[in-house]
Amino acid sequence: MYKLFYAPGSAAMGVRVMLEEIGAPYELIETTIDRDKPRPAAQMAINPNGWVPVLSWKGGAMYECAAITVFLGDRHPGAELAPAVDDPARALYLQTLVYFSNAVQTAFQLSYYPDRFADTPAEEPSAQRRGIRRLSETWGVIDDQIGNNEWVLGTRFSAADIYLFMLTTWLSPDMGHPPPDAFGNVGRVAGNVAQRESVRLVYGG
Ligand SMILES: N[C@@H](CCC(=O)N[C@@H](CS)C(=O)NCC(=O)O)C(=O)O
Repeated sequence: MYKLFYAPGSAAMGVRVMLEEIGAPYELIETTIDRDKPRPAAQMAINPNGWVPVLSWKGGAMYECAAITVFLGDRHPGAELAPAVDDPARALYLQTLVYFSNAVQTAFQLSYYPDRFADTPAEEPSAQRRGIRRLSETWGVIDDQIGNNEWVLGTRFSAADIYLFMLTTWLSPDMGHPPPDAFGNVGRVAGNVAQRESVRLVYGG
């Protein structure tokens, strides 16, 4: 039984989709991403940053969404969410997950949390504007990488597609972000992912 510290709208949703795809029993532990609200002590003991997702299971616990994605995909090979270590697609799979985590997510953070990147409040709008531009740059790289493919890895669905879908749900044109359909290939993959039963269950619709 997995325990997933969970807040709607957060990166914990992608991990939950993976658990649904795997068919593993799991329990959601309610937490928050509201910076003014306290996190459960058990969450903070595992991840002192106060971020989700945080996953625990009998005998272990971890945080960082990309790391959890790799961990679950490898731990449940029957779900076929991850290329095996000796599969040629493994390189692109790992590259894309790490790029999502360190480039695309960082661009989102600049936009959503500019105070973490600016020395003074007066500099925050600049950080935020740069984040919005960085979103276009990083999504553009992913869009080119996907090309005409059906999925991130080409012809096979993987956890990288779930991660991509989750990230697209954070694009907010109201905040000046590019809309997901500004990147036709990304939009197509996200649309394919949205059809899956696991995604409908977690995201509704
Ligand atoms: N690098 C971390 C980032 C996680 C992250 O930023 N989580 C957000 C929700 S999507 C969060 O917990 N935000 C609350 C906060 O920053 O205080 C990961 O990929 O797991």
